[in-house]
Amino acid sequence: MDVKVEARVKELRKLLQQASYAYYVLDCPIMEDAVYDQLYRELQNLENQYPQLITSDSPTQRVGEKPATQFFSVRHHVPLYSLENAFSVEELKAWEGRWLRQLGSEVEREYVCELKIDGNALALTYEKGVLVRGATRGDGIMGEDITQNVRTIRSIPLRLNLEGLETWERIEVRGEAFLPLDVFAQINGEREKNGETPFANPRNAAAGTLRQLDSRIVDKRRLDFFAYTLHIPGQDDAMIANTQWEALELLSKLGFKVNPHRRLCVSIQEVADYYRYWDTERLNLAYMTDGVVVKLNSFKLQEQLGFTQKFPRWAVALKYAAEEAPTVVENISVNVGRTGALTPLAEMRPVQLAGTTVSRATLHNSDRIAQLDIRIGDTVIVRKAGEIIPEVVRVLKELRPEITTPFVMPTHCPVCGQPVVKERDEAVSRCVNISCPAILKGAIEHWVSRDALDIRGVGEKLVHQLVDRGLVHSVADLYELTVSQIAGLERMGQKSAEKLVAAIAQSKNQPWSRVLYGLGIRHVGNVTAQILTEKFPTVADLSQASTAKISAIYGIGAEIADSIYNWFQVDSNQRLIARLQALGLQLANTQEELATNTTNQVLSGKIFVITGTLPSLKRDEAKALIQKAGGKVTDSVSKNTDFLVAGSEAGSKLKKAESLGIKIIDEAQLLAMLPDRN
Ligand code: 1X8
Repeated sequence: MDVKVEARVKELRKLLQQASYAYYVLDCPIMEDAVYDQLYRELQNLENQYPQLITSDSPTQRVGEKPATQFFSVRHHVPLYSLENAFSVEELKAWEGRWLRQLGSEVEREYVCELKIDGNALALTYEKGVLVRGATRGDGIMGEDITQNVRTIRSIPLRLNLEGLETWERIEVRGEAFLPLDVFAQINGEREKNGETPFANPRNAAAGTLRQLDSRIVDKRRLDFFAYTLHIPGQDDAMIANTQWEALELLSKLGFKVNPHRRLCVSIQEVADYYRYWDTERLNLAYMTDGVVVKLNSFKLQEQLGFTQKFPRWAVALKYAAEEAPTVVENISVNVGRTGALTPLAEMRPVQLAGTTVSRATLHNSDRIAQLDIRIGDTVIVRKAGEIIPEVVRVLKELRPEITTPFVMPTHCPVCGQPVVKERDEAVSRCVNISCPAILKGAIEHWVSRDALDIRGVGEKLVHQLVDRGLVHSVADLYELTVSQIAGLERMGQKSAEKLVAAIAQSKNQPWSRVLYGLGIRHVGNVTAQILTEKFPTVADLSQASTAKISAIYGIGAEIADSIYNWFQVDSNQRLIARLQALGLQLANTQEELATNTTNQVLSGKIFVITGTLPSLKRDEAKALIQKAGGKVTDSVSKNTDFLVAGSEAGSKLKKAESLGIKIIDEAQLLAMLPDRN
């Protein structure tokens, strides 16, 4: 082939890439549309003629021709945390007080304030500067691989400008994908015209778009993206930059769109001013924001503060007040959930709130009802904040009709009629009848839900029919349903019944972590279930574990451990496990899962020093365990040490580690960091 062709292809790509960057990232076009189109077609023609010249980062390769059939779950290289919320300057000051107490009041106070974009977080992976993966946040540990869709976002570079940073083999970039308000309005206009339900808000519209299987549709929706952090997996952020401010400038240099409305503040007063300024100014932006994100600027201080179980201690999301609106309570009903908890609900005259129609709000429990003194006929203020279920904030007593009666929580379950139980120090009333249909229905709905066994086609109505007709008495019964049993139900034909039986059978392949989550053990959410199944690869391991062993795991507290332990002590639960096992559900990790667990080399690159006498391990044993997990053990404490494992009678090494601010752990904490020993 002609070397000239190759050179021309390269040149075209460079020109197009520069023009696209100027247009989509800098918002400052440098090329006429007609010229761009002409160069684009020339490149397309050459690539058609010489397909061997096509590269994945070519501007012609943004939109895939073949729709995906499904999205795959992927584990994030670096977990995505959520942020602690604050709703007022007072709460912001309390946050400052907390971190100052931890670090000492003499440290520098330098904050980076950024707008909080109301969109969908994305994790982008670049290898050797080329975009190789784009994933949704998911639960922060696992997300969905939506690379094909991410590639269509023009402000996301397919290749980074790595000039001088070529040694960075893999980079993780985080940011927010969002739909500009004008595009949102246009999409909803079209949906209404076509008789489709409009999206409730731009965030939902963006989420729905990102999950489209056909990237050609995503391409038409014109999503946009602001980058806000980058990481190198396995390395400290200090490798990248010294401060968040520098990191943002670096992201910009790499080719990302970084929100221009950031500010460096040196006092909490300045942060408060920024927050107040943007409360009104944000209404003039072309995209939705729901608050400001405040981060400690210094990465060194960030590292010293570290993380709680859920959040970084060095950042806070300072949110704007949620929307509130008045409406009238038409009825108060009581819902029985899968845990048997009775939840009172206010049924209200429908009202528009934060872009959605609200007609029900939770009243939480009897304490809350007593506190509000809410009655049927009352005018109330309801509030909706983001994802949170709407709630009643207060009752406008001055508008109360003359004759009303206070609401009393029922003493008997509204579903099965059995007496309810209210523990003395709990606010919740519970139905404790294990065969209460409401509890069973809730348990089945949870079992089939998306993060659990993900059985599509089993909705609320079907679950009700299955339980009410006595076809299902436990989740295990689902697996013995026959086509003819299902085909006899309302709105079910032979075809859909066959599909459903197949979908139920298919769910037997779902991994052990989903099964564990599906069991609905109190306090075991999907993230906890994932952590647990990494440490307890089989159901037998978990069911035989003591509460001490369970709570020794990082991130699992005593309450969770008790709940799990108690669950496995119940005979009927043990019988359920045995039945699920006999039916062929996954109650253990497969070899493949064991191999991909992050737990294998969890300590890779970390440097340990061991001192003092450990309660159960000999020094050499501890050393071997650390090394097996990829860590290094050295003899003396230095600023490079990551962890000091301290036993009893630890002496000078402990003092030195303390003075250097090195993390000090005990044997139990060390064991909790390690993969299970099998
Ligand atoms: C979420 C968001 C962050 C930022 C902006 N918008 C968001 N929705 C930012 O840092 N500029 S950070 C963040 C998170 O860490 N969960």
